[in-house]
Amino acid sequence: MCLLGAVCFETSAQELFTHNTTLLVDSDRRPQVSLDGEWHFIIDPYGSALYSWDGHVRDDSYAQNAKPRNDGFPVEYDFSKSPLLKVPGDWNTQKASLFRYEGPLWYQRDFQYGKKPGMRVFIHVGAANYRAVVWMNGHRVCRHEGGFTPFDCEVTDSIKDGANFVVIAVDSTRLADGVPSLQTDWYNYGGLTRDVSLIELPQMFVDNYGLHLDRGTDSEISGFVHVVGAPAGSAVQVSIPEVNATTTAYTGQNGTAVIHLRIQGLELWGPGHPKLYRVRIAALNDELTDEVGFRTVEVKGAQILLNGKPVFLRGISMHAEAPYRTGRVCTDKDVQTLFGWVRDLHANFVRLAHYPHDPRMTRMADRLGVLVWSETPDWQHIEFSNPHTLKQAQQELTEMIRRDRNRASVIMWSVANETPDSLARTSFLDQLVQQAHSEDPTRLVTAALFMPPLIGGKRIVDDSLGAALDVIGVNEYIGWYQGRPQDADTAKWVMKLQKPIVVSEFGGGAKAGYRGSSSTRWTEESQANIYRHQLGMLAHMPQLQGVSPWILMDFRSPSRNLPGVQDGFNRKGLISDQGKKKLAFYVLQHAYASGMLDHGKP
Ligand code: GCB
Repeated sequence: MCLLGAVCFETSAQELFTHNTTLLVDSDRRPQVSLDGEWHFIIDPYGSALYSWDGHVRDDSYAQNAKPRNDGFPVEYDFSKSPLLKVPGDWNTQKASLFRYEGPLWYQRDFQYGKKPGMRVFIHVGAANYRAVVWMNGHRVCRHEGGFTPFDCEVTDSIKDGANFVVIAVDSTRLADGVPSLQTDWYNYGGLTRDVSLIELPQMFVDNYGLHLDRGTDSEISGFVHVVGAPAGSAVQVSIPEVNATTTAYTGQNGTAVIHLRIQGLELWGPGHPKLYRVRIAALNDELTDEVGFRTVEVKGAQILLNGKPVFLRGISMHAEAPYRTGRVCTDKDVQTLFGWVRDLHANFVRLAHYPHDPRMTRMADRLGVLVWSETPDWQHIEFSNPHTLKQAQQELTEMIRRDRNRASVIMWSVANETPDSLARTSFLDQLVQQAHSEDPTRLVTAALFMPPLIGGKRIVDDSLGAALDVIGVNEYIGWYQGRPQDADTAKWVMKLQKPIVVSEFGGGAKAGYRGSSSTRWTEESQANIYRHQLGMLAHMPQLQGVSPWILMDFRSPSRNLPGVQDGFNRKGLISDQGKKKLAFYVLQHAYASGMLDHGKP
């Protein structure tokens, strides 16, 4: 794709932008050298430093970090005199001049490094929205597309003992064939929005592993460990010291060792008992540790079973919008604040919409015993007939699963949100569902579907994607986008498939502090009224196994421009962006605390 010759990309329809990346599982638990902090930046609004006229990424400009001199060709930039941005962090909320900036921006920093003989070194980027190209000391080491998933690039040959510099160009241009596509109802925060670090590994190392409790048991743990470069027959040891359990398995031809452990008396992970075990994995000269919870999740008829027992998901949807300061969530404090509110609500479930969130979120959910729906950015109208878009979506799905496959809190992968039912859409998403099932057979696969139309007085949930899903997510806005709040009282729902239903969105907007009648739009009372009618309906909805209303906190969205009310924010939050709880928060809190939806399930 090429916009006005300025922003062109070297990918053909067949080729993905992502190159030379790997993805290290458990990277946040490995010893690392942090590159967080202040980086110099230069904006490149016409993309002329990043892309050549034919659309290829250039290596000859800012990537070289040249210094102005008095001889030769003039150097017309100087990182050392350029302003600073904090990493992690989106650029939009750090500098007023960058607030609306979408396009390429160059980051640079110097650092000292002590090279260790025999070790391989990777640069880990937690997320760069939306495309990134990484150079170490002027050598291009990798490129990545996808704004919400991590990547690692090997820099062993380009990093030096002593002084180094790293340059990362991040391009936040929205792309028609991207995932997500051109339009979203959230702010396109650009930049190095998550942690950046260097990770040192031996020549052969564990890049991926998965351990889970087998369904139908409370003692059988299965999984795999993959060791890059390991000759067949290499020993892999997995141990859980707290219960004196150790097993040794051996890699096959492809570097994968199959793991099985039996542990009597294992304490199962779940809400109310978020037990995590320290797990140690050792293979050849590599060793890593993680904290892992063991639980099963499955579907039986229209029920969701957690550790074999029905569970009701008292949830809330969330964007990765930072409380109080806006921008992307990227600190422990952001995560603590958000989860503090989740606990206040008496929720046991969060829908992390509409893209994978910072890994701190799923770590925190693991520690607190909060169940998680994790989603890819296949939002509404992406290019379902475009094979390139499918490949990109598949890549982002793989990266999401791989990063969080050992987080007990994550019980569901969502492959999409509100996609129009068509042959092309269903074929596209069916492939993602199949992929999710094959890459992770231990979890449920879902998608948030559009509200069904009213036919003969009934809402018939019959989306053609439903057949492939384990759990059917339904977004509905009775009382906000559709009809009046009280229409919920008489709504009749018909579920075509005998599968669990989660109402993955409902709600309405309110400006915190705007008080008045419940029939006046945008008052806190009107939002609370929508919630009351909704909850009455949901208490009787057939097959309902959970809800995640829209949404915990107000968030920035460029298309929400009602002066004095929205001012650039989607106001459907139960809490304002400044942390003020609205009346509807308490309505939902009461419903969750009283168990009105659960019908006796935990
Ligand atoms: C939806 C979308 C969500 C929007 C929300 C809204 O159905 O899934 O991304 O933000 O509605 O507020 O309109």
